[in-house]
Amino acid sequence: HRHCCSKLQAACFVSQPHSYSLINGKFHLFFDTYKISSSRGRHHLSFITRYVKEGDKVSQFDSICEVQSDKASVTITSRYDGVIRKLYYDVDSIALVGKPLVDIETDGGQVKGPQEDVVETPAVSQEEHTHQEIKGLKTQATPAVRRLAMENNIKLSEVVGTGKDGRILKEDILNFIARQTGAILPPAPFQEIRPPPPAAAVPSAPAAKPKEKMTPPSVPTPAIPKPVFTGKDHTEPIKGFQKAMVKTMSAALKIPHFGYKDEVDLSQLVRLRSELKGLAESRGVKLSYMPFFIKAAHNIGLAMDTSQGLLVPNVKNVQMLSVFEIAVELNRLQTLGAAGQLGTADLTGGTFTVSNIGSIGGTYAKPVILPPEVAIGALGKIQVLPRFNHKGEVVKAHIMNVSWSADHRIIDGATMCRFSNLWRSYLENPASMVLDLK
Ligand code: CO6
Repeated sequence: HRHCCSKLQAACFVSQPHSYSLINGKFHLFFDTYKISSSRGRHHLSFITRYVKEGDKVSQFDSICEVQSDKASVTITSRYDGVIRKLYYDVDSIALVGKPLVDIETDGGQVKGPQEDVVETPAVSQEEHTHQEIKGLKTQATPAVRRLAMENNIKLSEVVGTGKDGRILKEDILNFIARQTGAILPPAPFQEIRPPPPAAAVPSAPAAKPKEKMTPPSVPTPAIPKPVFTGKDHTEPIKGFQKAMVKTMSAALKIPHFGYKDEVDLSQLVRLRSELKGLAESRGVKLSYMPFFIKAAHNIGLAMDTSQGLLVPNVKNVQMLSVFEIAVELNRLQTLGAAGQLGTADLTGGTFTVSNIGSIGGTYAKPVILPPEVAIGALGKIQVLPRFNHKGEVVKAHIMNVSWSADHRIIDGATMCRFSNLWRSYLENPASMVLDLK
């Protein structure tokens, strides 16, 4: 099991009162300097966004800036009411571990003497990840976060904390409110150059009525910015998540991979999901096929195409969750992924990964294991294809291909094959899953 735990090194951000002074002989002020530190050898972090400028007034919990390590991005929030006196880094510069990040000037009434206060998730040891568990009923949150929850009539037991040991952060409460009210968190700004749609996908107007509109007028047409081609090459530094991808995938290729591929007949699951989809929607949750794919396996990471690139958050303790609860968790991870807010807790502790490449397209793949995990499955798109039923008749079937890669140092072909058969049998006979559901 040790092989399954994550070695991910999380950066931790600590703050320490910096200095005291007397202004106009009246107020004690102190400068609160956020210092960046990492207990596991990470030496620099990208400073990616700043939400304040020098001279700005900030209140407790206001976002100050976002810092990104190889694997996680963290929003640093103020723990005091005060004024931003100095920001040490520009956007996109590299913040150095152990050096100050920001100075906040606060009123003297808050002076308590030097102390160290952990703001974000500290580094978690390999062993701790091995035994990482959702803490269930026990909730951890600061008094201010509890007050925020109380003011919004939110039970803390219903919020999944993304802080250290499942601690509930202010962002978790805000995300919870956003989900309840249907508000959409702003995705990180990015511009994608999309290829033109294939000719077959473009609805062609009949020749006799060339001016007739094919799209319903109620559908708003998004303004797609035209890409500008300068004709010049330029060099892009590889940093943040991309840098992590270079490292992780180079390490991954040291693993002797073997591949195993099969097809799964999802016809019954397609029917079942269409029956349950509306019900889940009436409870405010999107139910795709992924919760079934995840439930049929175990404690699972999932490859996610996010605005920041490929990330692999994971759904923890799948064995204790219903399909609906997995869908809720998946919706939460997708919202955080789209907003570039996936935290260390969500990105570490997975055992193996499923990668639903079929939601974009494609049938087969050769997926690369994410170390220190031991296997990964790439899922192709569900296609309607002719197959024989048990009477030898040709029937319409919903077929999906799965391509597994496993670490041949730990798993042999027969083991992978038996696992795949069991996973496939759950999905081909979804009713059989009900027997084992908790
Ligand atoms: N076939 C057909 N239709 C699909 C499939 C497949 N496999 N998967 C999803 N869908 C449908 C899905 O049911 C939704 O339809 P409706 O519910 O009827 O509206 C729709 O497509 C959109 O699904 P969505 O993507 O929103 O949700 P889903 O839960 O299926 O997937 C996700 C969530 C986070 C996995 C996905 O959004 C995503 O990011 N996919 C890309 C993952 C990726 O980039 N993998 C590549 C990693 S690198 O492994 C790698 C080596 C290579 C292969």
